[in-house]
This record gives sequence, C-alpha cells and structure tokens, in this order.
Amino acid sequence: ATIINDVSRTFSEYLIIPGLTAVDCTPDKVSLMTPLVKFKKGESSRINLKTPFVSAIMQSVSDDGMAIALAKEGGVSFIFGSQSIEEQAKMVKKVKKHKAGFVESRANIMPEQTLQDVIALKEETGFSTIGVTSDGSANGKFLGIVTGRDYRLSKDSLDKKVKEFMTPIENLAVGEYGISLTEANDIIWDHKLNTLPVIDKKQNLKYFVFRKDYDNHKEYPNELLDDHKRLIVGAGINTRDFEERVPALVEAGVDVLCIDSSDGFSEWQKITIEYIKEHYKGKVAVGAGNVVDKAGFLYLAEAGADFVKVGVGGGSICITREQKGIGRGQATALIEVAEARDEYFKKTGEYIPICSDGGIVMDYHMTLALAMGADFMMMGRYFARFDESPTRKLLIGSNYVKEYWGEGSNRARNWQRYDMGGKNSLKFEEGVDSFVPYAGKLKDNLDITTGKIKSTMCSCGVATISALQAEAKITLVSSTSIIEGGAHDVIVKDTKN
Ligand code: MZP
Repeated sequence: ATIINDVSRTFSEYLIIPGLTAVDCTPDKVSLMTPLVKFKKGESSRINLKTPFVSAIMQSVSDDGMAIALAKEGGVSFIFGSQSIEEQAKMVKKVKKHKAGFVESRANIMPEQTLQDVIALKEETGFSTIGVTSDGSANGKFLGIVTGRDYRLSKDSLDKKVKEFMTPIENLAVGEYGISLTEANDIIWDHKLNTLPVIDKKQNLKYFVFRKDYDNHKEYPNELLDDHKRLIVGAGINTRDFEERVPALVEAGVDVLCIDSSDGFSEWQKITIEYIKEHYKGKVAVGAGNVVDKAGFLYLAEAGADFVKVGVGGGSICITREQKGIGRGQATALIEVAEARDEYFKKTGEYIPICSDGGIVMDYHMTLALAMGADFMMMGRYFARFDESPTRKLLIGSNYVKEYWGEGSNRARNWQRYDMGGKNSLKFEEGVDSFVPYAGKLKDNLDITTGKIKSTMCSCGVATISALQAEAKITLVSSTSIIEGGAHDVIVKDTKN
C-alpha cells in the first residue's frame, strides 16, 4: 500500500486570515456568481449560479418544491433519483413550468430631465440592471446594456450576449465594475450610485432605462444562455438505469444531470458519461463524482464530466467511513482536487468546476470551501432544516425538528448509489435516519448565510469567488485555538428567559 502521511483534515481545522479591505469593498458589491458547468478558456460557463449552493440529491432534501425555492434564490436543486423515472420526470416538469418570476419593468427619463431625476428614480424603485433603447421605450431598438459588478452578467458573457443579441453602437458603453469601456466623452459612470447616465450627442438622445426583477429578486436568479425565463433544475441519475432515465429527464426539460454515487472513481461513471455525450452532444450537462483525489478528478475530467463532485464519507448522515473505511477529510480532499482542476485548466484550457459535497456545518465552512477552490457546494443537512424540504416537521420535546435521512439508509433504499456491481445485492447500510433542528424559511436563512460569506470576503478584500480562491490566506488552527474561537471563560447569560 501507499501510505499518505499527511493528515486528512476537515473545515473546522482552518481559519481565514483577513486581508486589506478597501473602502469600496462592501458586502453589497460582492458577487457570488459562479460557473456550474465546464467552459473553455476565454469563454464563460453555459450555466452560472448567482448563489453557489446546490441541494443534495436526496429524498429528504430535493423535490420540486425545494427546487423551485432554491432556483429562485439563484442556486440549483438536483432532484433525487431514488424514485421511479416517471415520478422524477414529473418533478422536473413542474419546476420547468415555473416561470423564473421576474417581470421586466422600465422607467424612462426623458431628454429634458436631469441626472438628479435619474438618481431619485433609481432610489425610489431600487431598479438594478440598466439597459438603453433607442427611444427609451420597451419597443425601441435595444442599443446595449450596462452592468455593474453586482449584476448578473460577467464581462465575458456580457460581451458575448451583446454580440449575439444586441446591436451595440459605437458610442454606447458596455461597462463593467464601474469602469466605462467606451471612449465616448459624455458617458459617466457614477460609482456611488452604480448608474450610468447615457447622453448620446450624435443622436441627441438622453434616455435611461432601468430594469428590475420582481418576485423578491433584484436580479435574475440564474444565468442560462438561450432560456432566461425558466428556473434551472438538475436531477440525479445512477449508473444502472441511465438509458431509460436520462431520455425521460431530458424530455421533461432538465438542464443538468449529476451521477449520484458515494464512490465515483469507477468505469460505471465513464460509461454513463459517454452515453450522455454520445446521445445528447452537449445539449444536457452531466456532473460526476464523488472523488477525493487528483487521480479520481482526472479520470472523470477525461471521461467528459461537466463538473466534478468532491467528498466521500463527510456527509452528516453518512457512515460510509465507519462501514467501509473509505474516505478523506473534506478539506484535504478539496484542496487536492482544486489543485488538479487548476493544473488541468492550464494544460488543456478547459475549466471544470468542482463541487464540495457534504460535511458543511458552520456557515464559515462554505467560505472556506470556496477559498480552498470549490466553485459551489452541495448541501443536504443545511437545506433539510427548512420549510421547503419535503419531510415532516415534528415537535420533539420543546423543539421543532425536520426529518433527514441518508440515501444509504434503510429508509431511502437507494442501493444504486452504493452498488459495486456483481451478483450480490447490498447487505449493509451506509447512512442513518435522523432529525435536524427546524430553521424556518429557505430565503431567510440563505440571506443570512450569504450575508456572512460576503462579509468574510470583504474581510479578505475580495469581491468575487475567483478572487477569493486566488487571494485568501488560510491557516491551520490548533485544538486549543478552536476553543479560543468560541465564547470562553465567561458565564454566558441565558437570554431565552
Ligand atoms: P450533508 O450536507 O448533510 O453533510 O451531506 C450531504 C451529502 O451526503 C449528500 O450530498 C451526499 O453526497 C451524501 N449522502 C447522502 N446520503 C448519504 C448516506 O446515506 C450520504 N450515506 O453520504
């Protein structure tokens, strides 16, 4: 055997060291936009998430109700596959029927109005994205759009979109991050207001159009080029019935698939990916996993996976490590796979996003996972606690709880996830049936969690996930300094009474 002497570590063994925070690096300017599926150097991902969270492929987490609620907040659910093909496809259809919920609204400023009018209007309405049309009305020729750092498009995808769908004219700006990219002298970016008055002398126009998304979103929830109006939904598949399941899911409108397995470093996964690539020619993306080292990542990357999930045995309901003795500390696994992903990108020009799956307990673990190189994370326990998860809410003692069970438990009976092939069916459980504390509505919790992530990113002086990955300084902590990190040596008041 090869013995790896380095210790296998978890998130709780690390902390982030603050970097210099510039005065304009504020949480409202931080973007959590992240790629979901692979893309080539110089291009952008076909699907980007506004919130780097996906919900676990589990009966007790991801049904259509959870998928609708999470997609509205900019994440994605992978609807559980341990159910009949028909039932799963029905759930996908229900999500895809659901409109993204944004309504375009425009407010026009006429030539005689001043910048002060624009400012007042922007403040009054809270409108975000700014678009410019030739006559200031929804019917006018779309001349271009302008976006700021907290808006929905990255520079690459914005440029692409403008080229594809719009007719940019010489002297209209396509700006990003508060910097006007045009030479036109009458275009001024107002940093404070994140607004761009456009005064086009040649055509004697002076129009400002603001666009806002409703349904509680200030921005589009997600970005999927060609289909902005539908929520994005994923679905879990297995390596056994994929020839029947995948066509049904694609027919139902699924955007992205993910092979669900506790150990993804297998020829079964390669065969499944190859089938999907051959039959769908890139029309539906497929993620694979889970792996915990470079070799596993490279195998799935070369097989054609659109993203790779990392993590074996770290899930809160998981007993795989105890039952089979396989696995690796989640932080160590993630750090090694992220390095492999970066090397692969340098070598091939193909960026394959990685997903940290399982083991997130504290909100700061999410920031650590991103800083260690994850592009997004899959969570089960986190989402199971909310109203939107499909399980029962119960009163136990004086506390409300929600049910949460593993896919490897007797209750879920998702044996395909654990099946190693051969004639003998599985004889032991790899997951438990449990309760988690009830935590209320998904949106309320997500707002708090993403607020914490953005605040930590500002402490690091960064405003994007890629900057966090490049610049964060992470330190190991001793067990005594972990004690120092909580309230200690004081008698904490019982504030409940
Ligand atoms: P967590 O967010 O609850 O810590 O972990 C969720 C992850 O645990 C899932 O995404 C999946 O990878 C994994 N999982 C699901 N069921 C089991 C099991 O029964 C399991 N062992 O390990």
